[in-house]
Amino acid sequence: MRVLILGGDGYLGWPTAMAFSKKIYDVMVVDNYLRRDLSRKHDVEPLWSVPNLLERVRIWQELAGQTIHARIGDCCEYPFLSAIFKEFQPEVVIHYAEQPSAPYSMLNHESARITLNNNLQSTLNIAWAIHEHVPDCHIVKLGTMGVYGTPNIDIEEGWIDIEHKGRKDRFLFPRQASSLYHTTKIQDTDMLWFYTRTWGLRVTDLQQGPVYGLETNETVLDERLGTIFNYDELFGTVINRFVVQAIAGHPLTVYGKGGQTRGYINIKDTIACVELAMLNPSAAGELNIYNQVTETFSVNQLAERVVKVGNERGHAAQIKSIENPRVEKEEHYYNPTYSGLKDLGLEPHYLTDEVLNRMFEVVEKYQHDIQQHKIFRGIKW
Ligand code: USQ
Repeated sequence: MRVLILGGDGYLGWPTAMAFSKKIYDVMVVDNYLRRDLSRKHDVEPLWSVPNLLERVRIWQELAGQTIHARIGDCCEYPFLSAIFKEFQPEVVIHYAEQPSAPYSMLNHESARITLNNNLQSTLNIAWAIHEHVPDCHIVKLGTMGVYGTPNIDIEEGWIDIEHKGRKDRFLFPRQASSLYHTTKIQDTDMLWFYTRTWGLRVTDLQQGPVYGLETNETVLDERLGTIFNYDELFGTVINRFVVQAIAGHPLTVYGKGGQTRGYINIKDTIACVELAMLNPSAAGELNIYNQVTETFSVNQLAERVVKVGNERGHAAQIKSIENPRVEKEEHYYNPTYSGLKDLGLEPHYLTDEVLNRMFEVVEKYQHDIQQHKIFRGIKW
């Protein structure tokens, strides 16, 4: 299968590319280094540096004997993206090519503009390139659980049946995001749903929770194949951040009351879910939505888990609740459905002490490279 991975240099994109290449899919990665550029610009580079994408592809070729095609460029530029679809004729496109940070999207007008333009323009261009060159190509788009917000009712997998004044219909589940980034994910779902109805596109939207972890079966083959690992407030996700904080002797930054509950997923399961989505394509004119999480935790529960493992490993880890820089509910009902991907065959890797211990082990090797000033700067909503 010819698989086009947009955003193939990112935290999830590169590990996905290697995993799929190993399975003998014909993989092409595309990236414009947006995340690297923003990290540099805002002084929040990852914990370890990784070779550029073309170099990564060469290292992979040497070690695994597999070719991953790579193109450097911007998915927002239609002539560039359109030519790639025309040349490569993908059967599936994995769309990771979005600005992924909620805090970044709330930093200032410039960051809001970049987030909105990048996320919507790239999605629009994908829809058009498929319509023009490969109408049968399946889009697997990475969405986010944050699109649903924290409603006081159970969260369904994307759709809800509504009975109103004696008549029934099926609609996208109500969405109410709590950052501009999350809002762009609602908007791109809506855009793809429109083109799905209008042009008969095949789309799968994966509403993913915060991802944690730093290793996959392929990143461990060689240090130079590691993924980009951010621990800062802009691009780091909460579990990854807490592990780094525990090692750095920085009190764990629990925002507000810490009752914020989310669905979480191990990076290994992200790759498995994307592959399952790819192997079970939506029909023409169909938008399938899966909630891509494997278990739920409150921030307090996560902090306690990390502190326990950190203390056992000799780190003086402790929790310090700080005023919440975000506008979000700190105590709320949260009951999402997430059975679809398990029904397709997902075997989850849960957040066990063993998994946390392994994360500590890896980060401890880079302990002296952790920069305290990157951990918290208080980007306010
Ligand atoms: N949090 C803290 N302390 C921290 C960092 C975060 O208490 O130091 C809290 C946040 O307030 C939030 C929760 O932990 O309630 C998760 O925060 P996060 O920074 O890990 O996740 P978020 O900003 O929501 O975004 C991340 C990814 C994004 C993805 C999203 C999935 O960056 O790309 O879409 O997780 S979800 O949250 O389900 O929408």
